[in-house]
Amino acid sequence: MRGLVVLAALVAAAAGAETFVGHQVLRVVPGSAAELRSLRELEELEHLQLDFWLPPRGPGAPVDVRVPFASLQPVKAHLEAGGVPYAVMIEDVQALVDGERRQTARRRLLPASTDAFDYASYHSLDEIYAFMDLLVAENPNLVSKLEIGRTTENRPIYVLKFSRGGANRPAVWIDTGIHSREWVTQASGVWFAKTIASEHENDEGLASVLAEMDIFLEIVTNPDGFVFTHTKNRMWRKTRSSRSGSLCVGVDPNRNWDAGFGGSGSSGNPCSETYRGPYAHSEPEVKAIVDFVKKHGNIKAFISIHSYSQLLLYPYGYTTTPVTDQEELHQVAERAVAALSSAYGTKYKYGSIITTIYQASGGTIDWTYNQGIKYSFTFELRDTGRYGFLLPASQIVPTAQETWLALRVIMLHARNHLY
Ligand code: 0X9
Ligand code: ZN
Repeated sequence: MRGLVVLAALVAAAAGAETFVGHQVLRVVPGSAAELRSLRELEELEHLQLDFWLPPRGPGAPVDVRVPFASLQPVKAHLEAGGVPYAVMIEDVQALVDGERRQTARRRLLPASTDAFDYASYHSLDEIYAFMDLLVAENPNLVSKLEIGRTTENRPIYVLKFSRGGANRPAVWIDTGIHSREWVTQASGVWFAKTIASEHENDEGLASVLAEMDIFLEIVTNPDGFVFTHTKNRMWRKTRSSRSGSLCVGVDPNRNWDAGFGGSGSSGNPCSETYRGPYAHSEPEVKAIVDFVKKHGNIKAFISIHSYSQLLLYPYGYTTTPVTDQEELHQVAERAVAALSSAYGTKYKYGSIITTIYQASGGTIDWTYNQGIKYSFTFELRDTGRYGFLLPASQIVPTAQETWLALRVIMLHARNHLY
């Protein structure tokens, strides 16, 4: 076993992929303003190469941070000196990455039908794109595929359209994977697509949605980043654009939207994981959605899916000013979360972005809400930190199933409030 793990790490390294041997994910819960300051000091020390999976927010809120092997000793010493307690959530990040890779990289034959697709595994971009083509071929009267743009590295950006006909019907938008390392989201997107195609006649609620609305589903919203997570760095979050004057690559596509763009809760430093980019909608992956939404003009619900933390959120993230529809959105969220929990008892918190997690400016759903899309929501799927972005593949299907129940509530509510 140990030999296998070492071998897998060697194979990955030989292929030029970043390894995480000996990296740990620590959970730190600052108990006071002083402890919080001590953590924020760590955030400033770039040479430690810390990767904050959950950044510092306030006293009492957990912080999850991936610490490279070489930084473990100084980080732990810093925390101990400041009297800040911590726990090791993940002992060895590479061990989890290796386990996942053994599963993902198993050479699969291209399934002959979407019934034979392995929904309980993680898949590459090519496999997901092949899945989309199969689904379209099997359901020509319901599903079509649109190319809404090209990425920085010139990959096509696809959206699946589910429609029973009609011209420019009111629509629901769902996107997964805008942050590439949040693998359970793209995997859930695949499962949603299959479920819409196979249940659209059996499920009365879904049928009533599709009787009046179209559904657009973008499964791989950051294709360049997604490929990078498979080939070079499993922990890649951003896009893959570059700029002159910096060696650092990528923009945070959830800070790049024209809603409070440039405000607090985003960074002007190209090396930051929350780098907002040189200007709003600089990223082709973001611009493609902006153009699509504007051109369509009749999108009623917009749901952007991330992981992790188990949250269902509505705008705003850039300002504490509550949205006009706060009361209604809060009630919808409450019902959606109740439906979600009914499957496996998974507990979700809900509220506005800024009051529930942290200030984040330039985020997707703040822009869509300001465009007049009232039912703008964003999810943070499983888990609450045991595995974080490295959620075992065995949890894909249950995660997708429970999330689907919440999506149904939101879609049905939008369908019942069209006019
Ligand atoms: O920081 C973010 O962009 C989101 N968290 S994540 O770990 N997925 O990166 C939170 C910001 C607002 N929330 C969502 N849009 N989900
Ligand atoms: Zn995210």
